[in-house]
Parts: sequence; structure tokens; C-alpha cells
Amino acid sequence: MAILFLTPSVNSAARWADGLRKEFEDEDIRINSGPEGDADVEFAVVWKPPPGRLAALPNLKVIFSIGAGVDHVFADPDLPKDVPIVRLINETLTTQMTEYVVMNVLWHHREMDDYAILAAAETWRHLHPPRTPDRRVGIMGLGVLGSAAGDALARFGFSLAAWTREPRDWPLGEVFSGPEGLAPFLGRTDILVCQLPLTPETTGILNARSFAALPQGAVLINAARGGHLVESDLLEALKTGRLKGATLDVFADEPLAPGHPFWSCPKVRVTPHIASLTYPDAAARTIARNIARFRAGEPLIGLVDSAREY
Ligand code: NDP
Ligand code: OXD
Repeated sequence: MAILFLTPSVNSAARWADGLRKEFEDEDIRINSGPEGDADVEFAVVWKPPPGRLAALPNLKVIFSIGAGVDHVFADPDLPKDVPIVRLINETLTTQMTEYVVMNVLWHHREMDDYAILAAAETWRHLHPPRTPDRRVGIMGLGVLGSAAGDALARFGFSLAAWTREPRDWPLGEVFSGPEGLAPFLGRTDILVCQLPLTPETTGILNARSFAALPQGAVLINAARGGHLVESDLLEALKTGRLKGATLDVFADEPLAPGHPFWSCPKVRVTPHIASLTYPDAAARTIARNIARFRAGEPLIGLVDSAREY
């Protein structure tokens, strides 16, 4: 049996090979190998697998994403229909995302962009942001990452709400759900945090209509996927002042191209898809545990619902 790691990033392949080999000392680990030796591949570990490549593995048993998101897997039009897909859930990923969301919510809450402008003008002035119970933070997506961020934000006392697909109870705030819950959720949100998976239902959801439903001067933090955001709508909303600012970690095209208007827009804070990093050693351990579970006939952790695509 063999494990095949598929990635377009040659740089990361070596680190991944090391991580996987440490966990699977007796197994054949292949990196982007050709189809000749593929008949014995049982497990694929992937990031943006080349379209059609997974379908060419006749004995494939499980596809493991090395990210929490699996949109890069569903982007393959020839994806085999009956092979389970597993996304990455691990503590490092969750902790880092929580750090990123808390850091950026606090940044906007305490109006640090305004202080940067004041400092550039050598101006000593106090601003008076609302206290946390009066600052309404709204989290789109209350899954592994959104709920961990919510737990952390609750400790500061923010007024929290969330938007999910299915209705549910949440002890930390009101949960709005489904398409009909979106406008009321946005209407009570000063700081909007996107933690959704990218699916056909959520593509382009951060658009002019959503921005119009937010209170004047709201801010956006997108730490999910670039495909959630209609970039031109955000630029327009920032220009008119409907939105005060945005922190963007993800983009429709990555890396963000030189000269892209986001780079130079003073109201946008750009980070290069680092909200949460995947560490090959930790991720390989998580995948190894899941392979052991699969072999023992136990349920896989992070199994994706192929119909919902998350
Ligand atoms: P989960 O699958 O655990 O949670 C997804 C949440 O989104 C659920 O609460 C789900 O609702 C909600 N949701 C899905 N579809 C809809 C919809 N149509 N309408 C309303 N709510 C919806 O995902 P994770 O928390 O693990 O990860 C979220 C995403 O974060 C990943 O898919 C990935 O794209 C992104 N990510 C980005 C990283 C970065 O570095 N920038 C790093 C890691 C992840 P329900 O509870 O009802 O099912
Ligand atoms: C992920 C990511 O999905 O890093 O984990 O974006």
C-alpha cells in the first residue's frame, strides 16, 4: 500500500514527505508521482490536486485534505464520487485561527487604524470606542473554527451572534440561520467575521447586498476563502464609507497580484493567507491517527458531507 501526496507546491512537498515518513515508517510515501505506480495507492493527502489525478487512482480509499477547507478538492470536475473526503481538524490550526480572529477583532474594536492615521499626523487624541458589550461581533460559520473564535471573543464580553446553515442553540449569542436569517444577522453586526467554507451556496456571499445590510461603518474580517468576497463590491463599499475597513487574509487569486487595489487601499489590511498555517508534522500526526481509525473500522474525524461540500 502507498500514500500519495499531491500538491502543486514543490517547495512544501519535501517538508510534507518528512512529516509523513515520520508517521508512516513502514509505508511507501510518494510525492506527486506519475500514474504508473498508482494501483497500490490507498490514501491521497492533497492540496489543490491536479484535476483528474484522484480519479486515476483505482484503489483509493480516502482523500485527506491538508487544509480545513475542501473547496480545492471539490474544484476537481472528475473527483471520484464514492471516496470519502476528510478535512483537517487539529489544535494548531484552530488555535492560530482563534489568535488571528481575536487579534483583528480587537484591532478594529479599539480603532487602531484611526490611531495609525493620527500618529502619522503626530496627533495625540483619545478616541472613545464603545465598550465590548456594546460592540456587536457577528461570526459567519459556527463550525470548528468559528465556534473556537466565538469562545475566545466571549471572554472579552463582546455582544456575539452567528450565522449558520441549520438552526441551533448557542450559549454565547443569538444564532441566525439559512438565507432568511442573513439580513437580520448582518443588521446587528458591527464587526463581521467570515469563517464559512467555500461552497456553491456561499460563493460571493460577501457582496454589495450583504454590505448594504450591515450597519453604516461596519468592518469585515475575511479569514475563510477569497471566493466568498466580491472584491469590487468591497472596494465600492469602502469608498462610500458604508464599510469602515477590512482585514483580508484570503483572495480570489493568490498570491495577491502586484498592483491589486487592496495592496494600496489604506482601509484594507492584507495578510498572505496565514490566518492559520498547516504544520506538516502536526497535520501528518492527525492524518496518521485517522488512517489508524479507518483501518480499525472507526469513524473518520473531519469526514466531509459530499452533498454539502463541507
Ligand atoms: P466547519 O465545516 O467546521 O464549519 C462550517 C460552518 O459554516 C458551519 O457552522 C456551517 O453551518 C456554516 N455554513 C456552511 N454553509 C453555510 C451556509 N450556506 N449558510 C450558513 N452557514 C453555513 O468549517 P471550519 O470551521 O473548520 O472551517 C471554515 C473554513 O475556514 C474552511 O472551510 C476554510 O475555507 C477556512 N479556513 C481558512 C484558513 C486560513 O488560513 N485563512 C485556515 C483554515 C480554514 P452548520 O453548522 O449549520 O453546518
Ligand atoms: C485551510 C487553509 O483550509 O489553510 O486549512 O486555508
